[in-house]
Amino acid sequence: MAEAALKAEVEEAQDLTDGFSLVIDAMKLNGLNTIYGVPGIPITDLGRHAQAAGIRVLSFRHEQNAGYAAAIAGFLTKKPGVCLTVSAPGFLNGLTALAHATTNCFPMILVSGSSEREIVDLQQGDYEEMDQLAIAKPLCKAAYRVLHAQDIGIGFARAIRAAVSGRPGGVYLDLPAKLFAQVISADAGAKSLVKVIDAAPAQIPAPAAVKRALDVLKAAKRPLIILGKGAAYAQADDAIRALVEKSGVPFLPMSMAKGLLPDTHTQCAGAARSTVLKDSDVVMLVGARLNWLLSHGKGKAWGDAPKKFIQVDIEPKEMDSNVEIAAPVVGDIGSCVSALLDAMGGSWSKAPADWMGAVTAKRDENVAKMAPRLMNNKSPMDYHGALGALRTIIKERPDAILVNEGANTLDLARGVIDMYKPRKRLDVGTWGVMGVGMGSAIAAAVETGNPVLAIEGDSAFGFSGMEVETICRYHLPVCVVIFNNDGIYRGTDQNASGGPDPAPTVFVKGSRYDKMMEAFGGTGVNATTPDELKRAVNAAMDSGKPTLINAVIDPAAGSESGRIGNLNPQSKLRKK
Ligand SMILES: Cc1ncc(C[n+]2csc(CCOP(=O)(O)OP(=O)(O)O)c2C)c(N)n1
Ligand SMILES: [Mg+2]
Repeated sequence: MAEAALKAEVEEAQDLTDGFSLVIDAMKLNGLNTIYGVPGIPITDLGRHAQAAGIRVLSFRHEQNAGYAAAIAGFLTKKPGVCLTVSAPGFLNGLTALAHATTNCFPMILVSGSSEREIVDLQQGDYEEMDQLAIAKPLCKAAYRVLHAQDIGIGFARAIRAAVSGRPGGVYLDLPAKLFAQVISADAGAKSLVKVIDAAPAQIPAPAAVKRALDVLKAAKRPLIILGKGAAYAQADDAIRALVEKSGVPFLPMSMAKGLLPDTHTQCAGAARSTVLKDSDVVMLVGARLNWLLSHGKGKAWGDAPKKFIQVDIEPKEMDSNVEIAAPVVGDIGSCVSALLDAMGGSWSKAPADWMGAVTAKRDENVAKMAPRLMNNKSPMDYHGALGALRTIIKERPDAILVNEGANTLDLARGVIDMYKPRKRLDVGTWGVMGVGMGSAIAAAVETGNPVLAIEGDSAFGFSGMEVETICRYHLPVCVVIFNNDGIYRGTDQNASGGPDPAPTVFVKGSRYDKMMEAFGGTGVNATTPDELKRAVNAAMDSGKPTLINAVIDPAAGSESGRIGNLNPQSKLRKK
């Protein structure tokens, strides 16, 4: 009798499905095959079941790092990266990354478990009580909550579409604890799933807008193309290269657009940035916004020469955000660039040769000025000596992915290290946020399988440093190099009060970050010269073994806030 009852139960279960399974089925149906997260109530079993069902589940030590991983996975793949967290505190830890993804236009879905709605809404003090949906809303592109198992399919479809269509961004999906255990018939469950067709439909620019843009470009004497990370995201690499080459216009890559065309390309104006910003008369922005990173398109950096802007962007609201846009071209970057190329036809005359010549001359002059500094062999190292060694490594390994954060460590590496292929440079993005390092490195290794070199300021690394255990646990081919200058910007500040506390920007002197990696079975190296550094990085890249190199940098070598010290408020009353 007991056996018969059990058999009936098993048979019944075969005809049923639950919230856990439907979440997993909805993800798999839509090609979401990786979860970055931290387990706990109510999503522990979701992670287990997802792993059992063939989804790769990467468990982190802190949700913020899992979130940054999901965000950069979105940038690399054009599919939303998925971050999974527990309620209230776990959700909040992931929320910073969701806001970061939205600001940077990376598609990402933050999936968080949440507590009992009835108790949360009456504020009766539930376990991890928080109205997560309301809190997420202003910080992301869209936010949804699913209350019934039969709506899980639609919930995921809405989240995916919102994340990747138009200008991509972060989406919050709230899944209350009760949902996971809800049971419905397997048949109804299967029917409720939604495969999102054409999640990011092409947005074709109007022919008149394309013509207007080309008329402006044709009349230019000193044109410039600025490539932003939107252009890198578009994966329209061949068309973008063709546009640049056909036009003969010098191009300036924004940080994460470096490598879209090689930094060594004859038309690259990266090393002549201030000249091209000042002297250009027509500027074509491709997936780049005129935000603070481009001094809002006005002021000293842009000089006195009158300018006309052409802007290619998927978001119409981006036009005229800071200055007048003479020729807006609204559509997805791939469609816009193809339309521009088509309309240029077969007899487009290249930009004036004297302008390209002037840009090249300035670039060569700046590169030559920098060259000897990159070859210095000082110990302790300065930034240029250490970066000179790493620059050669990326040249020899152009498929490696470079992750970079810090202040001096970021700004100088961006300038010194040439990139050769698209989407190989991942950094702090629009906010200049510290803490993206290990999450980005992990996602880059997981999503691409390529070796990763993370160049980290010692402060920057500290924000996500515990994830070196994650790197070791999953045996990821990540080599972390810490530019250890004993602090934030510099390690030399003094406490002005004369008291025993160190200055706020200073860390423990002579720290050995390499020992952190050894604690988890990875390789740790202490490097005091560029040669040692180069040898250790090459060994790590060859072996693919998790490695952390403590690169000893002169504590006096950096400058306040790297290259953006001008943004520090200065009181007339106090002098530094
Ligand atoms: C989340 C966050 N907190 C604080 C900051 C402010 N900040 C900017 S750069 C930086 C660290 C710079 O030091 P380090 O990473 O050691 O680079 P260095 O200049 O010393 O090479 C900090 C804390 C930030 N950008 N983001
Ligand atoms: Mg530092």
